[in-house]
Amino acid sequence: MQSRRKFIQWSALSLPFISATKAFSKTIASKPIVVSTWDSGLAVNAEAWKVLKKNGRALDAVEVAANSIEDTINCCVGLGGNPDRDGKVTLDACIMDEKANCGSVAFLQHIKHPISVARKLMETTPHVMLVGDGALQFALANGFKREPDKLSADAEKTYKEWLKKSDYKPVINIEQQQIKAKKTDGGPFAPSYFDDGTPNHDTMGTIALDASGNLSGACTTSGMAFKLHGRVGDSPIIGAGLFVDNEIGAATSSGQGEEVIRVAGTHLVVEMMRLGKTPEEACKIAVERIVKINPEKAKGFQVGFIAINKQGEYGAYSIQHGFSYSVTLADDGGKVFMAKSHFPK
Ligand code: SD4
Repeated sequence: MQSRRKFIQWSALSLPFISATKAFSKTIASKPIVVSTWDSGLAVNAEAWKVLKKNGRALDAVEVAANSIEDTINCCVGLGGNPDRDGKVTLDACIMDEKANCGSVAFLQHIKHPISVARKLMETTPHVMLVGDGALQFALANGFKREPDKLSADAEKTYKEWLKKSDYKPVINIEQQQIKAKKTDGGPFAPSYFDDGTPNHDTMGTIALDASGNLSGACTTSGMAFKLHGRVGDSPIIGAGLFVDNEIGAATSSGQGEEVIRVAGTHLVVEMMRLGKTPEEACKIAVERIVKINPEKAKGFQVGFIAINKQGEYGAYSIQHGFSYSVTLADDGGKVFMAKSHFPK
C-alpha cells in the first residue's frame, strides 16, 4: 500500500508538464493509449500502461489504474478521501467496456475498491447499478473485505476544520486551484495538490484504448467533500461521469457532479465525437452546454472532461483554468497537460 505522500512524490518525479498549445495540436493517432484526469493521473496511468504495453485489455488497464489510487492512504480518492457532512466516507465508481457492458456502485461504504465491485456487478449479474447497503452486501458476498469506519488522518483534520463552520458550499476544485495558481506566480497551471500535498480533487477518471483497438473506462471517487449523506455525484452515472462507445470513443469527467449529470456530460462528449468533432472540440461543446445553462453560476464551479477517440486522439476542456490531465502512450512515463478552459486564468 502506498502512502499518499509517496504516491505524490512518485508522480511528481516524472511531471513533465506540457503547454496546452502543444497538447491540443495533438492529432496523431496512437494505440495503445491511456488518459486520466489530473496530474495525479500520471501515476495511475503507469499502472494501466503495464497492462496495455503487453497487449492487455483496456478494461483490465483501467481497473488496475483505479485500484492504484483507491489504495493510497490519505488520498482524495477512495476510503482515505474526505467524508460527507456526517463524517462518513461514501464512494461512487463505475466501469464500462468495449461491448457497452457497464457496472456501477454508489454511496458505498467500507470497501476499498469500489471499481472492482462495479466490475464484479457488471460481469456476474444482469444489473448495472447498486447503491448503499445493497452494494455493500453484494461486495461482502463476493469476498471484498469490510474496512473499519475510520477517517484517514488528513480527512479527519479537514473534517474537524469544516465542522467549525459546517458551511455547505459545494465548491469543487476551483478555489484551491486559484490559490495554487497564485502561489505558483501564474505558472501555466495549477497541479492537483497543494504544496503540503493536500489534494484538491476527489475523483480519478481513466479511459484507455488497447492494442486491439478496444476502448474502456473507469471512474472512481469519494465524491464531493461534506456532501449530504446519501448524495451521489456524476462519477458512478454511466453517461455522466463516464461513457464508452467502442465505435467512437470514451470520455470521463471531474468537477461538480450535479452540473455534469444535468447535461449527461460524457455521453454528450462521445456523441459530439460521433458527429466528427475532435476530442477537444467535443469536450468544449459539453463544457459550453453546462455554462450556457447559467453563465453566472458557472463562474463558481469547475467541470473538466477528457476524451479519446477510436483513433487514439485525445483532448480535454474545462470550465475553469486549472484542470490538468495525464496522457501515457509510450514507455516514457507519460505527460501532463493543462486543458484549455472556458474562463481564462
Ligand atoms: C462528484 N465529480 O462527486 C465528483 C467530484 C470530483 O474532483 O470530480 N472531484 O461530484
